[in-house]
Amino acid sequence: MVQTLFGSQEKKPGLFDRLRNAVASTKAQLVERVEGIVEGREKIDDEVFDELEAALIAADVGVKTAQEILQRLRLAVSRRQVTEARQLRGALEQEILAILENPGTQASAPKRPPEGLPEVIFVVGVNGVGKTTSIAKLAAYYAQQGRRPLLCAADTFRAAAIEQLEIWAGRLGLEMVKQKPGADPSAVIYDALAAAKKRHDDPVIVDTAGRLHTKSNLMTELEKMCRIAGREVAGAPHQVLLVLDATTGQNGLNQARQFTQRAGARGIILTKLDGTAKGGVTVAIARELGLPILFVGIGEKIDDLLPFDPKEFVASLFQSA
Ligand SMILES: Nc1nc2c(ncn2[C@@H]2O[C@H](COP(=O)(O)OP(=O)(O)O)[C@@H](O)[C@H]2O)c(=O)[nH]1
Ligand SMILES: [Mg+2]
Repeated sequence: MVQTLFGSQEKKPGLFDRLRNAVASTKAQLVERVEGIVEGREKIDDEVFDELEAALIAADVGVKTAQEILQRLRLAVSRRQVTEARQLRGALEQEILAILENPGTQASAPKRPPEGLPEVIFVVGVNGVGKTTSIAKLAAYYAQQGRRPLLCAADTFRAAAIEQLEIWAGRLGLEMVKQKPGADPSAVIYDALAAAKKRHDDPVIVDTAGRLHTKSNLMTELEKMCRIAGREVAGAPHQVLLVLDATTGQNGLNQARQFTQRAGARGIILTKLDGTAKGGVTVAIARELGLPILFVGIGEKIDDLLPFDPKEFVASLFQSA
């Protein structure tokens, strides 16, 4: 069973294997390197700790989080909970799991829409991280659960962005609300919510421009979009998902802070996990952003989106094949 945005559901067979394939490079970079450090080591000395820290940082766990983890490992050794170097592998696994399972203060349960009204999901993030692709995958995921997603093309900056979403909507047989390129994104949202209320679509998934997080006028616009949505459907947006590209590592974290503060992001979709050896960024996201990872992207195909489950993720890295 996995926890998703909307409670538990049964996993299809094969998902774990797909996750395991996607994290193979991260496993080599992180876990196999850790094994190389601890196996056959006589004593646990500073050198072991230094090498472990370097391995964590190389896998993009982040300096701060790596240091915290090391501190806890040292503590375990000084308390004699860990007495042999090879036990450090298991101890590290436990520390990583604990961080992923308790992402901390920013995390909050998604809000629920009032009975009979659509759930409104905003998808935000900088250009190229995989927002539009993830929206298509999410829509397919919800459609599979028997819901009727409506897509909203509120990235009106580029005509190509609207077309890209439209192609996905066509392939998936889903409705999409759009206006002309250059239109006010809030107006598109207004239209989409009116349509969804009338047609009983749910959820409404809103694509947004890959606005540069440093341009505060664009952040202001995102805030306006939130306000308009909230006026049309109580509590909207009920979920703001921030899309981060796993291959951008620590840079992604800085972007994310802006989106968390200004746009109220409350959950992460981590894309392109399949294309990186630095999947340790998951740990940095949980620890340093305090946001839960809700989904991971493991490819470009429509079903290459998996609900993120910390236990399964850690198992996919640490379990022997
Ligand atoms: N390998 C891989 N590629 C992805 C994933 N998600 C998105 N992409 C690719 O990333 C590129 C940018 O995606 P797009 O959705 O247009 O990004 P946007 O600008 O944020 O909307 C496209 O070529 C996608 O196919 C993923 O999980 N894995
Ligand atoms: Mg896009």
